[in-house]
Amino acid sequence: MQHRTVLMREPGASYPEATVRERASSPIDLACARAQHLELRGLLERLGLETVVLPAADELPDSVFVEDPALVRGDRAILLRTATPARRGEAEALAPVLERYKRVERLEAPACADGGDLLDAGKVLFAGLSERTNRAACEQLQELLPELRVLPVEVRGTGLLHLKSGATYLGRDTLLVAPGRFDSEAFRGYTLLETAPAEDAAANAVVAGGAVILPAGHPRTEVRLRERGFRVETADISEFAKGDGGLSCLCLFL
Ligand code: CIR
Repeated sequence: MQHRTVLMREPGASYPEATVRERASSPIDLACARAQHLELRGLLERLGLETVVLPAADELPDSVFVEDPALVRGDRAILLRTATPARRGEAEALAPVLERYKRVERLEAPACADGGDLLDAGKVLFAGLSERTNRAACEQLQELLPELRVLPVEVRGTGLLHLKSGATYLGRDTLLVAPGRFDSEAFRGYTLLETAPAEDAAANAVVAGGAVILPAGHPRTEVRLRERGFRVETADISEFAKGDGGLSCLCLFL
């Protein structure tokens, strides 16, 4: 689970027009988004990661969310097929970069998936069934990754955009989850650590450089993690939450 290189992409001038289910009460502040992105990058570097930061792609408003167009595992990168018309083009825009590091493969129609639904938990790849990710994707991923068990988890009806909006793998067979969102059987065999009440958004975290990075503003979940021996760092990502994104969406670990 410890990665050394993380791919990011600067938010572009079009980021305020990102795809959202509902407009936030205040508009996205692009200057603040850029500052928050830089802060996150600095934190990852302080934690010992090498960051590869791609220039903004203004024609792709959601392209700052680099987690979604690809699944990276070992020496392979699988380019995913988005179900979101405005996000078509993001996967191929990443292809030349990923080819420098990985063997690149592609999901084929009718499969659709976003990386935000693909939760790599060691021996198991939990795959959220959502508005973005379908069963055909689970089947193709199972064929491409026979060393893993691909287990579908229902996300529709949870109110979450993606599976990883409500679950993070912390290592050692432990998942950080937002309570009451998923079928209680979904993660059988794993230890579940629940976010504190009213802090569901803390369930989208990043594990890197020996720390768990939580979105800022979830103090009681922070305490829960510290009490269990995790090193916790925080990052303010308010301007990315307005674009329906979380912390993990901003990082693609290579
Ligand atoms: C979208 O709706 O696709 C973007 N505005 C947000 C994507 C967030 N990505 C993620 O949760 N992995």
